[in-house]
Amino acid sequence: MAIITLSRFLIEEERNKQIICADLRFLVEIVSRACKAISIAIGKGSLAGVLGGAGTDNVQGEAQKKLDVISNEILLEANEWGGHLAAMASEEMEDPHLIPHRYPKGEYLLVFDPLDGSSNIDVNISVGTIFSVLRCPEGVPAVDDKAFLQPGTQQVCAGFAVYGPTTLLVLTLGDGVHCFTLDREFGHFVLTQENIRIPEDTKEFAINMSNARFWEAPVKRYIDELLAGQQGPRGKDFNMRWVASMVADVFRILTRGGIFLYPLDGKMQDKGGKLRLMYEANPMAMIVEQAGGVASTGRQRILDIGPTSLHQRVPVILGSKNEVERVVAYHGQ
Ligand code: P6P
Repeated sequence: MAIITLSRFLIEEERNKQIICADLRFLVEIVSRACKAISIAIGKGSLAGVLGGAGTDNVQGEAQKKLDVISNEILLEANEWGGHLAAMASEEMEDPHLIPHRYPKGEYLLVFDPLDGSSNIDVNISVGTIFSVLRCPEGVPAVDDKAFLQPGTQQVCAGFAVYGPTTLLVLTLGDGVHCFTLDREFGHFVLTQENIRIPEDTKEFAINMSNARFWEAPVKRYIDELLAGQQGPRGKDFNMRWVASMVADVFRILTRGGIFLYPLDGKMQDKGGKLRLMYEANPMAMIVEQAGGVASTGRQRILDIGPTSLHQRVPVILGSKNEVERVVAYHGQ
């Protein structure tokens, strides 16, 4: 079978389907190269002294790992000179990173979580990078965070890398979900799964059970029914997985189905949730929907949310269509 590299895939998407233009193709190539560089940095671990804390906190008030900062820098440096972006925003930076005056500006906005699941990095569990691409609104004199505040339906591209036993890049351009595996010998991403579809039913759920006492009633009911297994109202046994790296849990769901829940819980009611809308929930929601799944807060389609702030948090329930729709139905009762 012919080897389809990411570059060839993007060229053919541009040539045959006109769903991307040269600048967006270039943007995806650049981000993929940055993900390769992050994968290499992570792979060195203790040998390069890149594990452990950076001694600083991010805008979320979370202690930053050295690799959070390194990954963020890699993405900024890779993308700022290309002329394809108007600005970038990141979980690790309070305000958007504007393109330096010495470089041309482009029509796209790139927003990312440079190292998702970084609390796992020091214990050698898979982590990843999540990214989302929006168009910069026309006629914006000076790009600020308001330019980013667009609903997830406005995304032109979304993707994530998983730095695990293999390094994977999952990508959607709005025409299906495709997975590329990094060939470390040649240094390029190779198409390994095309048009991924999430099974509509599942027997596997992902949630941090330690928050159970804080959950709202619909989520408590749903999880209790899963735990009741064959003798309960669902009439079948369920399995649980929780990696605490969204990229790993979502890739598993893309591969064999499942439901991922980080619901609103009492201890973070005032924050609106744990996961961030712009660079976790929205890109993952676009990918899940493009693969035939459903992504909701429990009360609203995630992609329809009108953002009010760059680092806004939302509840996230996504994955196999029939399971997510059941949880949404419980919220409506
Ligand atoms: P908890 C990682 O910090 C993250 O943002 C997601 O990748 C992951 O799903 C979640 O938070 C894990 O949260 O509370 O289980 O550590």
